[in-house]
Amino acid sequence: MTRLTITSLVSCFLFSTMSLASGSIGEKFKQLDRNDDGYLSRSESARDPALWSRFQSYDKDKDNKLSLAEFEVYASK
Ligand SMILES: [Ca+2]
Ligand SMILES: [Ca+2]
Repeated sequence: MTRLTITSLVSCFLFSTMSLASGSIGEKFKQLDRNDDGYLSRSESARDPALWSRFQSYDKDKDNKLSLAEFEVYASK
């Protein structure tokens, strides 16, 4: 429960920081992150075919999910 709260707070912080830098990327990430865990799974990325097709090249740490930082590389292009 505590861990979940911290995760939520960190996510909120990241999203609010992102929205200051670039609202559209943070908004897009949130829309794709259907289960709100702060990462885009392969199936979540399928909603964006261009992202899905290059999912592995953007997944720099190879954990099979995209963090906001990894998504930012895609979204800022
Ligand atoms: Ca997710
Ligand atoms: Ca990753």
